[in-house]
Amino acid sequence: MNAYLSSVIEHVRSRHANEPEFVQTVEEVLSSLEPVIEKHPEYEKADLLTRMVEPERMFTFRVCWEDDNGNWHTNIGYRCQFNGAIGPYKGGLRFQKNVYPGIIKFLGFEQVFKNSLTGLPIGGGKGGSDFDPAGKSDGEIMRFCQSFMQALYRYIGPDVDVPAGDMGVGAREIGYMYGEYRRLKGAFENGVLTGKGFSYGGSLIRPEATGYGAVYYLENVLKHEGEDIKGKTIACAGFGNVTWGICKKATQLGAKVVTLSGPDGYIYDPDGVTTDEKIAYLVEMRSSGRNRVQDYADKFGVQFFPGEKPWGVKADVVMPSAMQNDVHMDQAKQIAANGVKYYIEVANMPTTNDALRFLMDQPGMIVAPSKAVNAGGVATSALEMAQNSERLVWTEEEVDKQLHQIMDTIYNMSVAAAEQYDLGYNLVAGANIAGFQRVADAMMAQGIF
Ligand code: 2IT
Repeated sequence: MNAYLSSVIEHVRSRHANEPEFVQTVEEVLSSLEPVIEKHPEYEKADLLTRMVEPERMFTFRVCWEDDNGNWHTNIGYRCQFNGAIGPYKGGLRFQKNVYPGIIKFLGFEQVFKNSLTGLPIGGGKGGSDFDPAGKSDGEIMRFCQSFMQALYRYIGPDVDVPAGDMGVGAREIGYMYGEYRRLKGAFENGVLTGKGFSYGGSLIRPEATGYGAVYYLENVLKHEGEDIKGKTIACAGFGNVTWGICKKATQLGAKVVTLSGPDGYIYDPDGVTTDEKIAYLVEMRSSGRNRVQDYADKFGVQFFPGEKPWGVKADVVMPSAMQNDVHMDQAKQIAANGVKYYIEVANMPTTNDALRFLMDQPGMIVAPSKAVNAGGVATSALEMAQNSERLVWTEEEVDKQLHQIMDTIYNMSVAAAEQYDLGYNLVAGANIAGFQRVADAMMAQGIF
């Protein structure tokens, strides 16, 4: 590998030895940039990459809250404002007990490239807390969110940093956080958060956007291969918001999602998660807070596989849509052995780097990277910000049309970027290069700081 790239990766490895997820994403992204760095010596001259792998700022804060029994708890809150060269920092908040700086930093780094790919004016950020929402009452969630926002509000704003949801943070949490922000600021600045409820400035289609966008991206890939989405079977993971959106759009287009997963195992539904009742049940499973996918098997009489992941199931398309590092080498080998042709990442970094390389090397297999495939979520957040700043509400058709166009553009830009550097049909490298290019141009133009 190019000596400059190796030295930056080495620097990150030694400095972040106890943050393996962050090291992993840096290695994955930078290894795609070799031809770009060789063609543009000015980046090395300005040592651009060392600055790109360092967040502009990252901070922690104390979040104290009272449970229903009158006991006090203290969690850590995080916000990483990774790169603001092309717009206000933008990215979700994750509430999950395993959250630590390595998770927030990896998500923030991915977000920089993803947001750039959307073509919209949004920089990259991420945040969250090690708070575990499982089993918490509504009152406990509200008090936690209020306390979280009391600590964060002075560091965010519609032109500064615009958080949204991620795992453990949905419309309910965003509502409680926005209420607290409004009370503290004494102003209706609703562009400060996205993923809001429709009644106070949320965008239509935002809840569906990540899943819809992923399916629009998939359609582009299938078209490239001369295939149609109709009749395709899709293996998904998780049963959260993203998988729900994939089920809805796949059903509309005549495809079917046949697997869902949870911490307890996976379910296989050969008829597909295709009826209104089944799709609505995913929302119910999520809001129950039980975090069990077995409930679906019990309700609809399908098979449940305790403690297993769905990657052994034969399907036309595999869409890991649950969490990071869900697919390791063993699962990747299984997926390849099943003759899967389309491996479409959806969750942020769902594949370990060795498994990703292995899948990309399989003859005939097409691999699409999450930072492109799931970018419809944050892109629609940017559309929500645009509506808020214009004090307008766009129709469902208008938002969906723009989302669809953005996904087509992301796909086309990725294909073009890979071709420009003679990398062939490489959607992974193409997304990294296209995302990099815009942020690099902006950073170079704004001088070294
Ligand atoms: O990973 C992601 O892109 C998100 N969680 C959504 C971020 C956003 O600002 O909508």
